[in-house]
Amino acid sequence: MAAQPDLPLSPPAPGRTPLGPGAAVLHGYADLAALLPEVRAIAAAAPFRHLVTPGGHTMSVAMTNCGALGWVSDRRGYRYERTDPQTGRPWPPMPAALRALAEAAAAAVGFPDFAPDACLVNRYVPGARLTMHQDRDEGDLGAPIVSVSIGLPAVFLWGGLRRADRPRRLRLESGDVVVWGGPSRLVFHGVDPLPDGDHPLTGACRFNLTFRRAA
Ligand code: MD3
Ligand code: FE
Repeated sequence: MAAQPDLPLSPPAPGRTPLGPGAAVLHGYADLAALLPEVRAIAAAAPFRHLVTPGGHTMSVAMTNCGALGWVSDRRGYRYERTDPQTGRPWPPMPAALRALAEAAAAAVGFPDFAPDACLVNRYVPGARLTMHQDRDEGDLGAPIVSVSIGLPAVFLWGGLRRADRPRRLRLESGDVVVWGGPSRLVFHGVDPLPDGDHPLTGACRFNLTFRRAA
């Protein structure tokens, strides 16, 4: 088969850890050297910012988006918007290479029709965390979410369909791509406070990209 230079997959074929029906980690699937400049370009057009929750808390994770739709939160609630409320402009387009990576990962786990229209980009510095939540603001809950981790490792909390279900802990490493679909799509999940560290590509920082079908 011919090489596909536009698809930022790192050889050799990655290992995978099945997580449950419709969910798996593809270890070392993403070519980080190719992804990081894309993240920097997105952030140059739509700066990272700390969103406020409807309850009035400022999130410790900084966020931005690319794609036709972007996830936002403020005192009025959570929702997807076509324009960045901070700049008044449309979100920067989803780079083709990022979209191709997300679609290939989804197909590898059994979702060949995934067509993401939103990518939420999270930035963690040491101490930043994400409390347990469900992602259910998307219009198509039948589509999976594909996540790509870059930089410092984090402990991902992977719960059940009820908030009170005790979560499993899963270390997400730089280059890991995780697909969450089917019955795993609505599980409660979170991220422990990021430990200190110094990553060769990102310094004291972790980025996570989540590709979604929001419309
Ligand atoms: C499981 N982000 O942005 S990615 C989020 O590492 C979010 O930044 C985390 O949770 C992060 O909403 C986790 C992995 C992830 C993303 C979405 C999921 C796991 C998921 C949706 C359903 C089930
Ligand atoms: Fe989430």
